[in-house]
Amino acid sequence: MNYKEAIINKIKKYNRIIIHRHVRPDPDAYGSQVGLAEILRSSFPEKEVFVVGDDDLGLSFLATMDEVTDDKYTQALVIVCDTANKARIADHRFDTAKEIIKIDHHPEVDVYGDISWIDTTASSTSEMIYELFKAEASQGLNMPDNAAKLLYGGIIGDTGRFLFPSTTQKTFQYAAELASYNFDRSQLYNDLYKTSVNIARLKGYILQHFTVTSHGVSAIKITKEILQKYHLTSEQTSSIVGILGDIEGIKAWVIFVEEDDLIRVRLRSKGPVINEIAAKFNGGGHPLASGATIYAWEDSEKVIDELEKACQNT
Ligand SMILES: [Mn+2]
Repeated sequence: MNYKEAIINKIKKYNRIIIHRHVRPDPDAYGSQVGLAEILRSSFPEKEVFVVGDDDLGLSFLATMDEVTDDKYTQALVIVCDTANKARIADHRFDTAKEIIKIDHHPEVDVYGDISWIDTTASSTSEMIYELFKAEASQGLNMPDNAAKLLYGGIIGDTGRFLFPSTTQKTFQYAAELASYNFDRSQLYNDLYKTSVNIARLKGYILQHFTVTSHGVSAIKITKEILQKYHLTSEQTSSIVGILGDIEGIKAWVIFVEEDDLIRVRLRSKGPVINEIAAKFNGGGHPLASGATIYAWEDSEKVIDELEKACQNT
């Protein structure tokens, strides 16, 4: 199946398109969702195109979401970007649309969508949206500058500014092409990578207190008390997960963040596969970057044990 052609054909058939992405959005979720929306708005001005989901105040410089009433869904095409499992789709009304398209670069968790285009070799869903644009440009697609900025932001977000192994020659090529559009790259970097004083202080705490086991595992537990001390919410800590990545001797690490009724588990690795571990603890993700959820601190030791085993065998 030529997914890109099939997706554009489907888009052309609908007057109303509602684009979703995952909860707790990151730059790639926003970039792919709103980047696609901007391409479609510019290319097909007669169509209604909406973006929905929870707003993330930290990313509001990228975009804000639309209000969509329930009745709009019945005759709509929904496109879900960057979301492997149904439970993580922001705004569950996606299920009430006439047809659904899934576009994603995560390993498949839930099979959904009348068309499901999954490319786990893509660095980001934003990269896939650019590829869709390139392949189907002759169908009358335009790339407004703001869409290029959003897709570029999504790519640098998911690749850690071209650092992670998911970065390919194609990623650089597409990024170079996107950089030819008219947007302020320096401003985008400033917006994406600004650090609040509270986060900077928490990073200091982590760097002072981390330990490493003989197999190269590091674990950090951020309790509610620590969050309170640094005046942070769990959500605000999502950007710090990479912090231990360049420390000598660490092969894989986990940061636990306590919330009201659960403990968020953020897993990262320099080699050992960790998404299988995440899957054992109500989560999933990429081989080297995953997330999970536990409900008691006792279970944190089980996660650490699994990481130990993975690192021992690598
Ligand atoms: Mn992504």
